[in-house]
Amino acid sequence: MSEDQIKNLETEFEARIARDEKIEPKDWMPEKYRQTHIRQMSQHAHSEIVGMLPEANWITRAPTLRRKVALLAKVQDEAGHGLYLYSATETLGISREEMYEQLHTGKAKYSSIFNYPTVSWADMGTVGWLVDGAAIINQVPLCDTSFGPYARAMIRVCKEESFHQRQGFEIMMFLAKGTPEQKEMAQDALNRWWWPSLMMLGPIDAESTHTDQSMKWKLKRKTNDELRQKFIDQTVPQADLIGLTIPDPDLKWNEERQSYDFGEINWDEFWQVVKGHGPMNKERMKARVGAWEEGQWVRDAAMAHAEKKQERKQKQAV
Ligand code: FAQ
Repeated sequence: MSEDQIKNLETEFEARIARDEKIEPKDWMPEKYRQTHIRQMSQHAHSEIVGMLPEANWITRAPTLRRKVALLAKVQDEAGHGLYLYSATETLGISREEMYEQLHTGKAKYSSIFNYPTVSWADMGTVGWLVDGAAIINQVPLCDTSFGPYARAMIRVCKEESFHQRQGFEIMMFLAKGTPEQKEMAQDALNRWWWPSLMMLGPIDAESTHTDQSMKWKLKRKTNDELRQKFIDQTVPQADLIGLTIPDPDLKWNEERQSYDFGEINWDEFWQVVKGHGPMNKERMKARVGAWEEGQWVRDAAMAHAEKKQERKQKQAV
């Protein structure tokens, strides 16, 4: 293809983005658009799958049958989200095996938030309330992202995340109005999960490598800082409502901005966790790599069965 032809394709592509048209897998797209989508979407898929682990830890210890059923359903939903997202990413020409490889070798990231331990039942409340809450804030704008398969996957994901957020908030509400010990457990969970939840939305805009380009391509519809502010403004009144205290002495309503001012985030901690030095990084990877290796016989059996079926079909045809 000549340089002029490529320029024309690029101009047409930019015009389609400007018109808010969806880009579909078979459409021409710049290689960088394809690569940055593979990066973000596969990392999103990995986050959903790794994100099952902190909650799976509590399925056998849920305090009532109702809580157990809800938690089980939620964890299954996360598996489904991972699968939609892996499938959507495959439409960009990368195989599932390659994506797993990237996760297992540390080449691809997954969300920092899942490298923290879930040490009490109240953590199931905070994961739903804060982690899914932040995920919704981040993902609702993604329903409007420019790549068709990603945008469509996000619509269903967001509906399910909304149930997740409510089940988490309900756990917190219940604990916060329970015995002093229960309330203390809820407050302790909020104290541990608040700051990592703010970090989960990514580095500040000034230090975000991808935001500028991703906003131009309408992959991202809001910047990391915009999402973080929205999350804080939405969540603080919810904490007030159930009588819990956000662990930030600098948190203050700003009348002029009609938003909360908040304290300094420990970005050093964030980057340590992203680089693999968080409290649970090694354990999470061990679990994922172990599941992949232990599942080899299932994949082999499925392949052998498919081959046998194919052979039988061919024999019948002759
Ligand atoms: N953790 O330039 P930016 C969920 C990396 S799903 C680790 O700002 P970008 C559901 C980033 O990759 C949660 N790494 O990056 C659930 C980049 O490194 P790279 C996941 C992070 O992509 C709930 C570098 O830092 N959600 O929770 C993080 O423009 C409960 C520079 O950053 C999604 O993935 C982080 N937190 O913005 C499941 C949503 N933040 O790749 C189970 C889709 C940044 O160059 C239980 N993703 N980095 O090596 C996004 O919206 C974006 O990718 C951001 C980051 C906003 C996460």
